[in-house]
Amino acid sequence: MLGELIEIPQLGDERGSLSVVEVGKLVPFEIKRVYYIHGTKFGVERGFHAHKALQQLAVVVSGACDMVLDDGTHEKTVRLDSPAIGVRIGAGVWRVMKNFTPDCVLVVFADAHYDEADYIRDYDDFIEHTKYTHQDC
Ligand code: T46
Repeated sequence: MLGELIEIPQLGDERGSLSVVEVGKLVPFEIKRVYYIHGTKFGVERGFHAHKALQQLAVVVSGACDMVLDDGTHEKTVRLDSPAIGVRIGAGVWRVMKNFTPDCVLVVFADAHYDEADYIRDYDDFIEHTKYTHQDC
């Protein structure tokens, strides 16, 4: 399913909040890398690429942003504004992140180390790629 939403267990108590992401239970892939995008300047849009193989789970732990996902046929926009909801981004999905609030911290769990060769950064190449593969999420 394009842009599957994943509910992240909330174990907060009177002291505050605690959110848990566990491999095997919540994330159906091994996590090899975690990165976070923060301090995004006003009006900036990021992404504009797809991955050939990378699987990811993206969660906004503070603030909000929009994640626009496109599998070459359908487009879906998810407003990420809660540490309790993540979006799964599978291979073969074009993504754009935009409408960042100044306090937005977007955390991404990825199943592989950084590899520029896995990126498709040209939209026409992406559409061509979708003709020979199928996206999985
Ligand atoms: C994605 C979306 C959601 C690295 O060297 N290592 C890394 O792990 C990452 C993520 C990036 N980089 C380098 C590559 C570029 O020179 O950092 C620079 C900025 O990356 P990029 O322009 O790809 O950033 P975004 O925000 O457009 O995309 C990122 C991820 O790269 C991408 O995989 O799915 O966030």
